[in-house]
Amino acid sequence: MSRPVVNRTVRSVCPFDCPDTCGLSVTLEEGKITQITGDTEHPVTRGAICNKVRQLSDRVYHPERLLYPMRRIGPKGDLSFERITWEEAYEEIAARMQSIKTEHGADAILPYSFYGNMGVLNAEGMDRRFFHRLGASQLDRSICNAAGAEGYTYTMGGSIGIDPEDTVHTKLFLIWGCNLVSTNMHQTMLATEARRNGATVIHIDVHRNRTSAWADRFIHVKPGTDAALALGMMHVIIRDGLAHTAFLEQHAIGYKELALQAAEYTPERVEAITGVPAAEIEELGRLYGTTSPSFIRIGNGLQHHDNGGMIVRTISCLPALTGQWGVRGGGAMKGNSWYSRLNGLKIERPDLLPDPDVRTVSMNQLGDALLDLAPPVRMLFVYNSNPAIVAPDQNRVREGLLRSDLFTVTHDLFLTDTCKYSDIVLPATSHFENLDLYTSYWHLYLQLHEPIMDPMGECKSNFTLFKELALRLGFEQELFDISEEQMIREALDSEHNPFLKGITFDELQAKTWMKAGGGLLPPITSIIPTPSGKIELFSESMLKAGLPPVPVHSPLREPDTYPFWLVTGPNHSFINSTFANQERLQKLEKKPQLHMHADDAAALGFDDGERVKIRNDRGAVEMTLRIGNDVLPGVLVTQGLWWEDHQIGRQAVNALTPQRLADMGGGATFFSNRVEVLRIDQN
Ligand SMILES: Nc1nc2c(c(=O)[nH]1)N[C@H]1C(S)=C(S)[C@@H](COP(=O)(O)OP(=O)(O)OC[C@H]3O[C@@H](n4cnc5c(=O)[nH]c(N)nc54)[C@H](O)[C@@H]3O)O[C@H]1N2
Ligand SMILES: Nc1nc2c(c(=O)[nH]1)N[C@H]1C(S)=C(S)[C@@H](COP(=O)(O)OP(=O)(O)OC[C@H]3O[C@@H](n4cnc5c(=O)[nH]c(N)nc54)[C@H](O)[C@@H]3O)O[C@H]1N2
Ligand code: SF4
Ligand SMILES: [Mo]
Repeated sequence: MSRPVVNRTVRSVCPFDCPDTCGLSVTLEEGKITQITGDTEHPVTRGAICNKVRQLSDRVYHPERLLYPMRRIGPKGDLSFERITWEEAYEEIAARMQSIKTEHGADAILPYSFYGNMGVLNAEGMDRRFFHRLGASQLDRSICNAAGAEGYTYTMGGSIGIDPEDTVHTKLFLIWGCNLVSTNMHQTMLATEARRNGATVIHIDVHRNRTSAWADRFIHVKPGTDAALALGMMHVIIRDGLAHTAFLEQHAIGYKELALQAAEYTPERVEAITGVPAAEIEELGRLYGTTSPSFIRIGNGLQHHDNGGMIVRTISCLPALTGQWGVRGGGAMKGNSWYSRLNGLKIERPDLLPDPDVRTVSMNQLGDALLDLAPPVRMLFVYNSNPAIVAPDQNRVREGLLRSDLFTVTHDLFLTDTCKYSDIVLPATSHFENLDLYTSYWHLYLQLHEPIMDPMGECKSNFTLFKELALRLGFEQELFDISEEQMIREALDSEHNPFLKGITFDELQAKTWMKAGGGLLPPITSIIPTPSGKIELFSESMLKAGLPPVPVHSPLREPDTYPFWLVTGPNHSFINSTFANQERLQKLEKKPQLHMHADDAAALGFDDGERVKIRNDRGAVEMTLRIGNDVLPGVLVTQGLWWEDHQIGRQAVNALTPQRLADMGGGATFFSNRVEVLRIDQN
């Protein structure tokens, strides 16, 4: 397909795994992207985008972008590949799939994907349909927000919070375990507007970071103790008669049980658990109990813990206690995907699975799956993800990827660390080259993206790859020989989700974005999708699942063999491991750094800027030390999922993190991680 060569400015959407899902404005000169800015007319983007995506053309035209399929010709882990044609690639993959299916069963094939591209067709569309039809092992995609989503759902019934555009009316903003300035910049813009109208912004975190610097106040907690902090606030609110009993009677169940539990969490006891002084807990409880509207932005960071589900479950009980759900700008938000949910059953077609009880593998336990699972995984098919860097317990993952009897295919835009272990590497289009539909897990707009450029080299989208592979394997034409537009029409089903009423492919084509619910959401209290239809402070479902039905603090489960907690979150300039191969962004992040409290550094005799070794039983990583008061004593923080570079001694932080699953949703526990810190020459 060729387009006329003209200079033009067109609309696009940001495809990355970021809550903001911005509307973009892209200028092309003679078909080449020359500028990317925020769409000034998009109601949430309002012309502003992050520095990463302003530089997105560096990624699209990166000299190392994969442009044709390749086959491995050297040992796994090396970088020796030869160019092959798509025909050869398809032939080899299809033949392997067929022989594995015949000899071992289709469940010896495991897809591994996440949200490198958030477009519904390319992340959870044709790919899912393909693997269902094939009968491959199912992947539990629980690496990101699974524990917190389940915890929040026990209280509120689904990923349902307030419309972020309403947060401009808030008077008290709690940013809880969320690095808002780096990870949700448009919520920062909305909070700034609220602040101009007198709102106070409080950041609760284990790390004094960019968001703490921007907030009015910072509350420093120990990792994994936030449920205790929330219960301490509830203690103060209930003790001082600040609970909104009329709201609770009408819209919640289990207040009595919660009050009994909160009575146990005196500020003194909570201080001992959280490290937050009792006086500060008193003050925070009273401020929250007396300010309305108040809003809590619950982040993803605090649920990457052993007790992450219960932490989110507990915090999400707070707004009901003071009746905030009944006030414009009041309430909470962990994720909002419930409003714009598409008809996944129609597009993914789980009904095609030959064996509905086929095994499910946790993406958080890829290392164990590749090394220990019986019968073994014989083919791994990776797309939209970079497990050699992002998955926990990386040394186990790599040992698995090195297995000589494992055939690995990776589809990506770049030769990632995962590609290095792959037998076949396939080139992926960037989202600019694809037709797709985007929803946000934070704001409420659905956006259609039409391609703004032709595919580069021989790149193919995930949609095209799985469609062509399906046809090659002889799968039903009526299910697989379909267009992107057809699948988008199937996804937009207002019978499945009434908030999609009036949102059609044609309307989206005309308007680019449309708001779920037409911008007229009913009060949350009238639509709470819990079993009781009320906010569940006591949860029968949790009891049935073997979980404590009322909020409670429980300690992290990592044994205390090593002295420090290590929290390894994302950084400002990358998105997970995406962008980590772009020079200008790398320069901004400098190098992986380890933040340590000055008292700990003094006790160990370390100097600022020194290179140290961080280790535990899972692995070891070297980093540069940053000494100060950004972290509490006994806690360490490092940011960024960097690619490995052996030449300069850069190692990936997931060598240290556990495969253990969280209390809910099979979530990941990246941050419940203990380590020791040694001099480079120490063993
Ligand atoms: N710039 C940038 N933006 C991103 C991403 C990125 O990599 N870079 N990733 C995207 C993705 S996939 C996601 S899931 C989101 C994640 O974005 P966020 O929701 O902000 O989550 P994190 O940055 O993982 O962690 C948030 C904060 O939690 C803190 N934290 C860790 N443990 C605890 C704890 O026990 N208690 C408390 N109170 N705080 C704790 C961390 O120090 C961190 O500041 O961001 C998305 N946006
Ligand atoms: N230690 C630690 N580990 C973490 C986290 C943490 O905070 N700390 N965060 C976790 C979280 S919250 C998440 S969400 C995961 C994220 O893990 P991943 O989803 O694996 O995220 P990325 O590292 O961005 O990798 C996405 C890959 O998809 C590729 N890609 C982009 N678009 C396309 C496309 O259209 N087609 C194909 N085939 N490929 C494409 C990109 O080039 C990139 O290599 O990481 C988790 N890992
Ligand atoms: S990464 Fe997030 S903030 Fe940046 S342009 Fe994309 S959606 Fe917007
Ligand atoms: Mo994530």
